[in-house]
Amino acid sequence: MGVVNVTPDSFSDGGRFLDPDAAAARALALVAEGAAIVDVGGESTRPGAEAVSVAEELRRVVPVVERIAAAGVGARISVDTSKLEVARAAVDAGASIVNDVTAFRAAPAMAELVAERDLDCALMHMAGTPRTMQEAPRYDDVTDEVRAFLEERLAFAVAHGVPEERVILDPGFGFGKTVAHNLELLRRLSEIVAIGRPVLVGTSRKSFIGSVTGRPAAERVAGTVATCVLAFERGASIFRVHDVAAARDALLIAGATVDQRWSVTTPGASPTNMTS
Ligand code: HH2
Repeated sequence: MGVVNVTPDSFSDGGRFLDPDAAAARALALVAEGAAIVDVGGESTRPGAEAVSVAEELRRVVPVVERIAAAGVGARISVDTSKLEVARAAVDAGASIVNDVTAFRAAPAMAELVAERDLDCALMHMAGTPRTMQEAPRYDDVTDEVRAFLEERLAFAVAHGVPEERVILDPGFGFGKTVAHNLELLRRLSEIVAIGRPVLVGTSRKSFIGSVTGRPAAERVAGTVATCVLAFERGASIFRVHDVAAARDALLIAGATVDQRWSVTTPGASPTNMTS
């Protein structure tokens, strides 16, 4: 899953893709690098970020989704939003996955939208809100608490008509977690995978990687790739990254060690020859 941030203030690439044509071009470049999904977001969720109005988020997101859909590249379009109106408009424009970092808590009716329109959804754990989440994150056992939260959110979605097969779960790296919490969650990720739904991880360029490597956001590609491979090993199946080409190669190698049938999924690329 490649990240397309149509925002002035995202933590690692804010302001680079505010123009709809630039954002759509970015999305298509990520697909060419190997993304099977592009995740379009119009509101930064970085720690301390200010909320964006519905009108502004619609203005940022919808033209980009329209342009990607019109390009017909075959990748799925995900909309990274917690707002019902934005999700609905993005779906009308061609998105088929709703990525909600509040896991339907900001807009519970999002569950009905996902059910009625036969969408997939990603439900993420976050302690607090982006404005407050990093103030003093505290857990008795972070993995147990994240797992219980995700089980409850999965049950909520199913109770509101979303088929279980449509739900992806995400422990929410960096959302109300200290460096130690993030590392612990990565170490014990198989306990989240054990819930039984596909697990998405969004570690890309996040500050816990910088805390370990001592590098700024733009120089966290290798650290990000390491987290993706470790998460893959523990059973994750969707990797939300800014640097698709690097993650793709690493995950193809990781995948090839467990299943010889793994092959290149990039549209237009020739299949991998697993015998050479
Ligand atoms: N992380 C970010 C945004 N959306 N969605 C899911 N499911 N999981 C994540 O970990 C996740 C997410 C934050 O990263 P980014 O989009 O790069 O930055 P910003 O929120 O500042 O736009």
